[in-house]
Order: sequence, then structure tokens, then C-alpha cells
Amino acid sequence: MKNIVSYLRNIFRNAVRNVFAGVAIVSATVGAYAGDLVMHYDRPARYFEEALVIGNGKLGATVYGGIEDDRLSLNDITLWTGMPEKGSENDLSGNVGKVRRLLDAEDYAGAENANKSLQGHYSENYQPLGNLRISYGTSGHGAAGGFYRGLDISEAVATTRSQVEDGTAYTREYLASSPDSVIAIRVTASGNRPLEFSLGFDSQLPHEVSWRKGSEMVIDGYAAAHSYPVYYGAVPDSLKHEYDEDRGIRFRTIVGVDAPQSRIAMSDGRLTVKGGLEATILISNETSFNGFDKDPVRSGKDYKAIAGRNIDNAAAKSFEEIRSAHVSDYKRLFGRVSLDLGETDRRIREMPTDMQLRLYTDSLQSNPELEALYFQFGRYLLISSSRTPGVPANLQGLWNEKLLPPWSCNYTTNINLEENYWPAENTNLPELHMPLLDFIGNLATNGRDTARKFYGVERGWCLGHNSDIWAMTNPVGLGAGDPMWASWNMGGAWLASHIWEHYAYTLDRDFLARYYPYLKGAAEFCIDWLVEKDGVLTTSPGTSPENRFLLPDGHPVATSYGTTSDNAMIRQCLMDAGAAAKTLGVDSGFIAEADSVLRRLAPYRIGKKGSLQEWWHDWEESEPAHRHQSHLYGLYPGNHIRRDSMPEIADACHRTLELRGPDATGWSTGWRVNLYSRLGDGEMAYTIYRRLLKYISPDEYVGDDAVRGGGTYPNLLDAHSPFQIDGNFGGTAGVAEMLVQSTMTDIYLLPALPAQWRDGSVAGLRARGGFTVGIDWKNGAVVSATIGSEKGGCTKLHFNGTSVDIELKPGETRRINALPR
Ligand code: FUC
Repeated sequence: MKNIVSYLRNIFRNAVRNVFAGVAIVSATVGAYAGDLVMHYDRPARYFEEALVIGNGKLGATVYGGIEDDRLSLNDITLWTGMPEKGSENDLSGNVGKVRRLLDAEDYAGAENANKSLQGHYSENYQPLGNLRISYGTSGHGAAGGFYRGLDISEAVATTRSQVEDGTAYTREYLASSPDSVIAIRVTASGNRPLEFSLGFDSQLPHEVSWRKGSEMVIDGYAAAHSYPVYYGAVPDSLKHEYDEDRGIRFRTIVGVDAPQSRIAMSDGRLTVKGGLEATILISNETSFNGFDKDPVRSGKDYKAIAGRNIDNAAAKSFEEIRSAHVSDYKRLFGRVSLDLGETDRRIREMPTDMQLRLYTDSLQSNPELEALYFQFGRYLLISSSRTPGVPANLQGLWNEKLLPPWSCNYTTNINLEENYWPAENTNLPELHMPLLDFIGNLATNGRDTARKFYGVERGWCLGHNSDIWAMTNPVGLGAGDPMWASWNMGGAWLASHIWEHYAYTLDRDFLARYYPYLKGAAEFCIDWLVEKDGVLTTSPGTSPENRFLLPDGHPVATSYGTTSDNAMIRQCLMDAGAAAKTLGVDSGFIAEADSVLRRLAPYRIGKKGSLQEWWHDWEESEPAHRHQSHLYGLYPGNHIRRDSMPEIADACHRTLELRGPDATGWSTGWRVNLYSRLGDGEMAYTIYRRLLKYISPDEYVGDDAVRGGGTYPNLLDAHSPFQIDGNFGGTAGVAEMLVQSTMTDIYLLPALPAQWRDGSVAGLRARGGFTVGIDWKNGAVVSATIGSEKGGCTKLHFNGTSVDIELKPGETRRINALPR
């Protein structure tokens, strides 16, 4: 392991030398390459960050693929600690005046302290379900060679294969089916040696095991009724979960085996399977979570019946039937987009994916198939983690093994939750946006109480920096949270823009009419929260997540008035709410109000370093290379800073990115790919994309050659580090943004194409205005484009330095051939 990099370099150097010498190459792993949409490895996973994730948008597993002892750590996206929000008991809004007075007096340290008086409870924790352990013991499954472990993201099926000396090959296929609501594993032996294995289940949550129908293991358990975050120092870890048998979300997991030629026995809490050449293991799970505002015990789901029904229905089918229904359901979504960035050298693509990643990181070697795989993997992850109504993908999508996960594995709204959904529209997965859009509705309900009781705002709703399955909205911190992260209230403004974005891409008016009240409510809160300062409107107090400025005495402080990011989020929210009202032909009074506020909103300013000023005054940042760059919100994900209409401000954004430097966490790196793309800087977008794909060692790996920081783990999950899925989604959105950008009236083809992607093609991306776009390009120029529209419409297509007006009838698709340049 220690010298793996030089080992890889040698393989590559020798390979190149051999090619020139006309010598046949023997690659590092024989015959492992199975297509450009397959991640593959030559050994079982030892760490979470090597294991392969599968999911049906609700139930998921992290598959280790061990030869003798296999493990699937299981998750259900609805298994959280806690109970529905009760709302704040106290009205703290009287404290706002004090913070504002201190800010008016320029007493920033005093305002920072007073800002803590506007804080409530923390979010709850997302919980792991448990582990299915499959023990093949000494039954001879141990490999004599040819071990293969892979995940085919074109089908969403994981596989392990191993061989024993007598020639018997054991294959295991794992999938999480949405149509059948189960995880299914098929174990087959091809050869003479029959199967022999046992199954056990363990969980860190209180649970009991019983039996059903003679051969099914039933696990009944429950999550804590309340818990604290891992970083909350006032309560020791051992006391952070408050279990109460009568409160909190319950679950039932059922594990069954269909192995007609085998003997199945139950003893000591395990199921044993002997004989036969194939077996199917089925796992179903349901929780009592029945909505953000329902008590999960008294008004919970009939979860035991649902878990039973799901496994009974699946058990009535063959594995092939479950597999083929799963693959066609998955492909219906995944297959909408294809991307070709060029071919990878054969010797490289045959290497295991983690080795490819290392080589890609440690040399300037190109690997366009790995780059395209990472893009498509983000789409795979969204399909696998975002299909539960009202329950969006969390900080880890849905794959979490810890009782006290980092940041509670919650919904962090000052970037992370939103970033999860950046690829939903432009990579053609709009229905997977719905869990978030419905969640926004839940937040809008609870956020009214927060607007009144924390901020004294009577209209609309707001949201702080954290939320959970109960759609909590209050600012966190319990009176002691650092304002740089705890005291931020723009979550509603940011999230509500997703409502307009979904409309902009789909032109679904019924959707817009139904969700418009949430967008309007977020905008109303913003309007009423604004104060007048030096003749313009801005916020007070505000923060610029999660950076601080230095006071003249060098003291770092976050609380200020007039932060650029607050102004930017409010600007975008009011623009989107106004556009929605105009589209629907409603609320002329509100439209006029929003327009007049927009005219009076504090303008952008350029600071002494030529960068976009982050605070009201041109203060020094306490961390000049800070991972957050929220003041660039208007450039991306917002869209009101444009190179054509605001060139100086766009240049200042570019300067900000330069000053921030190249190193950041995974999600920040993913964001920067998008920011550089919007600036039309394809080379920097590509450089940062490569930076996102930097090999990072598993967290618990302790070798001298361990690589730490932000980047990508061996299993292609994003390293903040630790694992956070937002960087994956940011990276996927960023690639799409390099290839197609759009407004409601214009579509730009290859707006940020790097030289490294000279030739290529993409099909199925989506653009605002309800269009679907495909491009073939050569030598960095468009050769032909395909543009389709379900509902019909007009747009101006920009490519190769020219523009063409296009009008499409409903359902029409048109191919445009570029003139040779
Ligand atoms: C924000 C970020 C951190 C991390 C956390 C989940 O607070 O600043 O880097 O991503 O969310």
C-alpha cells in the first residue's frame, strides 16, 4: 500500500514503454473492465468509504462484499430520532431590537453576543437501521483468485464474484428495488460445491428479534425520542440519546430467504441456509414515520403490516422478475442522459476504480471515462436517495452507519441541502426534486412560528441553518451556538428559489400554482425582515455563512448588518417570487411591493482587493481561503449576476474565487466548478473538477500514505471530509453547467468547455424554458445540436459564436447542424 503511487506510476510507465516496443500488456487486474459505467475493485471493502452504496430512494444499503463475511449496513431514510416540532415556547423576538441597537452603535462584539439570545434547540439525528451479516464461514467461498466487486450504475446492481480451487464460482448480486420496495440479494454457486451460509442482524438501536412464517427473521426496534448532536459538548455522548419505549419512530425489518433446494434453519437469532446452488435473500423495512407533523406512535404508519406486505409480494416473484422490474424502473430515470467525454487508455480503465482515482490524482493523466462516471454517479445517487415524499436526501444521501453522525446527518441549509438538488433539473431528474419541494412546504408551515417568535415578523416564514425530518426551522445553538453558523435565517429564501427553478425547467403551471404560496411566504419574510440603512434596504443582524470579519483589534466576529449573501438571497427570492406571480397572473399588489423593494435593495460593491465585497464594510476576512463563498450566491446557484449584464461584478466574483484558492471541502469544491462555469472559465472549472476527484483515503485508514482533505473516496463518494454527499451532487451539476447554460429566453451550448474535452457528446440535458438538449462537438466546437420541447416554446440558441432563434411546437425535436468554421 505504502508505495502504491509509484507502483501505479510504474505500471503506467511500463505500459507506455511496452506499447512503443510493440509488446502486449498484462494489466494490473485481469478482465475486470466491464464498461464505462461500472465501478470495480479487486478486493472486498474494509472501510465504509470503499463499500458500494445501493438504494431505492428510501431503503438503502452499504455493501462491503466480504468473501467469508459479508456485510450490508442498512438505512431507511425515514428513521430519525425525535418527534414532531412543538414550536417555540418562548417569544424571543424582543431581543432583535437589542442586537440591532448594538449594530447601529457599531458594537459588533456586543451584537455577536446578543445574537445568541435568538437561538433555539438543535436538530435531531438521522439513525442507522442495522447490519445484515452474511457469514459464508469455512464453507469454501474463500477466493482462490479472480475476486471481483463492482457496481454497475447503468443498472443499479452491485456484484461480487469469487472463485474456489475446484472451479466453483460464487456470485452475489445486490439491488434495492423501488417497484418492489425491498433489497434483494441473489447468491449463486456455479460448479459442484453447494451454498452454505448464515444470516444475522445487529443494530445499535433497541430491538428484538422474532420469527415469521417459519423462515423469516423479524426485527422490531425504535429510535430515540430525542437526541443531541455529536458536537454538543454540554451532554456527554453516552447520554445524547433519550430512549423511551412509548415515543419515537419504530421500525420493523424482515429478512427472508428463498432457496428451494436448500435446508433453511433458525437458531441463535440466525438463519442458516445449506445446499442448493442459488438463494435469494429479501429485506423489507418500514418505519412508523407518517409525516413531519404526525406523532410516530399514536398516529404512525401501519409499519408492521407494510413491511410484511412488501416482503410477501416480493417473495411471490422470482429474483429475475424483481431484477428486471428494478432495472427497467431505474433505467427510465438514469437512461435519460448520456455523456461521452472521450475514451480512457485501455490499460488505465482496466485498473480498479480506486487505483484509477489515485493515478488520476497523482499524475496529470487524463481519464475522461472516470470523469464521465463521476458525473453519472451523482445521478445514480440522486435516484437512489431521493424518492420518498417530503423526505429529501440528507447530508449523506441516506447512507449512514453512525448513531451520532457528523452534523447529525441532518439537513444543513446554508449550502448542503440545496447542493444535493443542483443536478435534479439540468440532468433531467425533475421528479426526484419533489421530495425537497414537498419538504419546503413542511418548512413553510413550521417556519411561520419561527418568523414570529424569533424575529417578530408577522408575514411569511423562515428557516435557520439546520433542519430535520420534522422540518424544524428555528435557529439552533441553545443560546450558546457560535453566530457564524447558528444565527443565519436565509434558509427559506434560498430553498424557495428551488420552486421557481423546477417551474423554469418543466413549465409545470399546476405545480407552480400549488407551491407558489411557499415561495411568496419566503419572500414576504424577507421583505419584512429588511431594515433601512444609509438609504438602502438590507438585513440586521445578518451573517455570511460561516465566515467572520476581523474587527480593528483583530477580533473575529460574524454578526453584522448588510451582508452581501443576505442581500443576494433576498434579491433572488424576490425576483423568483415576482416572476412566479406574473406567470400565474396573481397578486399584482405583491408584485409591485417586491419590485419596489428590489429597487431599494443594497447594491453589490467591489472591495479593495478587486473581489466582491462580503460585508457592508470592506473588512478583512478571518479566513481568506474560507470554504463558504455565499456572497457569490447571485452568480450560482442564483442567476442574477451575469457576465453580459454585470461584467464588473462577474469579474469581482472571479477575483474572489482566485483569492479563496484551490483547496476546499468536497461541497465547496463542487460549488466552485459551477461558479467557474457560470463565469465561462472552462479551464478553471475543469481544474477544480479534477480537484474534486482527488483521491482521499478512508477516514479510518492510518497508513503513512493516507491522503486527507476534500475530494473523493475510493467508492467515489464525496469527502468533505468526512463523507458528505453534497460534493457528488455539486460535481454532477457542474459538469452539466460546463456543457449547457440557460435562462428562460436563451440557451448557451458549451459555455465553459475545457480544452481537455475537445471532442464529445451529451444527450438529454435540460434547459430552462422546458427544453431538452443534446450536443455533438469536435475540436471544442458544436457540430450538431438536438433541441426538443414537450410543451413547445421559443428560445435563442447560442453556440460557436453565433445565435439562432428557435421555435418548437409541442413535442417537437429539431436537429441543428453547425456550419463548418
Ligand atoms: C456547514 C459547513 C460545514 C459542513 C456542515 C454540514 O456548516 O460549513 O463545512 O458541510 O455544514
